[in-house]
Amino acid sequence: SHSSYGEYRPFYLTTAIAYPNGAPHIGHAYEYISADALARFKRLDGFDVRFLTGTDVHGQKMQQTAQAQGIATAELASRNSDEFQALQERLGSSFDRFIRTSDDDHKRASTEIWNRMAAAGDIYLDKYSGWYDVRDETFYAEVDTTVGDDGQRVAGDNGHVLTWTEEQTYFFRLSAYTDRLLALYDEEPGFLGPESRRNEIVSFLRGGLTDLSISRTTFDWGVPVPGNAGHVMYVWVDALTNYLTGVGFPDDTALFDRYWPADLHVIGKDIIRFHCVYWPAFLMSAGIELPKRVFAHGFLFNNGEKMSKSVGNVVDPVELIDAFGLDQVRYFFLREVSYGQDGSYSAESMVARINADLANEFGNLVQRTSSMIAKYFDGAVPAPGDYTDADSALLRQAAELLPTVRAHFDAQAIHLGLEALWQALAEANRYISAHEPWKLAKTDLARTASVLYVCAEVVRIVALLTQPVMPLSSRQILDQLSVPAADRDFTAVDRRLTPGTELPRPTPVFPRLEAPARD
Ligand code: ME8
Repeated sequence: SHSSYGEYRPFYLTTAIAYPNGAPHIGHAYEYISADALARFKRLDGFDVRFLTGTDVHGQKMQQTAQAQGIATAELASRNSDEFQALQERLGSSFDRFIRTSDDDHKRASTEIWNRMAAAGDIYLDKYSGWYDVRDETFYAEVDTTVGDDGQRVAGDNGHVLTWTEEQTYFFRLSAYTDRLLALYDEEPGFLGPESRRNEIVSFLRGGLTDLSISRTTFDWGVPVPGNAGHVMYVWVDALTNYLTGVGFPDDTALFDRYWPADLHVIGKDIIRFHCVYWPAFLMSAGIELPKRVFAHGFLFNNGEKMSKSVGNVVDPVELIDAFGLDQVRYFFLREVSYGQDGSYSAESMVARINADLANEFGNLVQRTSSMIAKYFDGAVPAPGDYTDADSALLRQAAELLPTVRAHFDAQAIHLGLEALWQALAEANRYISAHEPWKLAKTDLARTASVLYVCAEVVRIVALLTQPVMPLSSRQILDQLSVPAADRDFTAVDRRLTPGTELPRPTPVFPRLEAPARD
């Protein structure tokens, strides 16, 4: 029960919704793991969390992929969305809803936001001619393109081949929002993180905005434009609207009023412009409050090389979990990669960190503490005597972890939160080596009791705070200390282990990995 919180404050966070035109890869898994850790942290910290994720099934690319595979687009979307949902479940993701943009309520939400933007006078019909990147579902102005060696027109920033497109389309009056968007970044410096990303967007805005083509007539796989069924909405209009659908817009006003505006949109760095220029402009036009923050994580590279299906180095996240263990994979990516920056990984770096941080630093502390309690105190939590300065210093460091780690998680500095926890574990390991309780037990059992009690307290507090990142292993460790279920949220940090509590027989939590399991 969370009754001790009194009223829970709402917290709404979302991931990007992936294109299900292929199998999910490790980049998707990374986004889910990180967002899930943030969601779990907030729940344990007393918030009423709503966590939304899902798939973005519309767009020309989906239709082309289905055609190439000779299956119906709806079938491709549903089959691959199932795979993304299964991955989330395999990752232990604690999402509250898995949305697919083919869901009926999402069509209503998209129609509603379109109608509101139209009512505001921001949508008009005109002729579009320009370059379209089907892979990223993005329009390019000619100045932002180049001609490749083979004579094909390609995007200047990523080299994707572009298609010349000429059709009647609806435009959104994006140009009218330049000043209001600049004002947003001026007044709400926390709207986009990390900070370096904000500077990129602000200089983009200073260049001025052109109106955005927001409907297509050359294919029909999308949400129909209200009042003109010959058009489907540009995929990003309906995709971004998923964040509103996920909280009941427009039908369920109670749900919507509870959770909107979103507290945090977690996305990758390649889709910042959509979330930080188009999305706030759409919302301003429709008269809907803006989300409080967008945070862009970096990209993962396999051995320093960018992953792509064509390079053939896409690693199946399920294979990684099978090889290394779920909590190990979650911990590795969240600790190894500075959240917000790019990161790379290899089997070698995974084995090294899992052994050093989990098997050695955390696992050994847990193992030494509980096996000595079993050996010298019949497996019951020993009663501490008076604390020495060293005892008090370590207990104080452990007690300060919650505010420190909370500040890091609230700033999406997950890696720094974990670093603070591992500093406390390192300190506890130095303390145990310095006190040598295995020798002390022969001469001074009362003092041994205090030393092991202090170690058990550090283990307890760290395990409470690793729950968002490693739910299963943290639970095993808390079980090993017989921590009652009601004492596992963050209000329990200040409570203490009860001397005399019977502990189960110790079992190792973090096995040592012998060699790279794969390359
Ligand atoms: O962009 N490393 O879908 P998507 C880390 N449907 N993150 C990565 C990554 C990598 N190597 N590759 C992709 C879309 N991502 C749209 C989103 S939201 C309203 C619509 C991240 O399947 C990427 O940055 O291409 C994005 O946040 C997410 O995976 C889905 O990418």
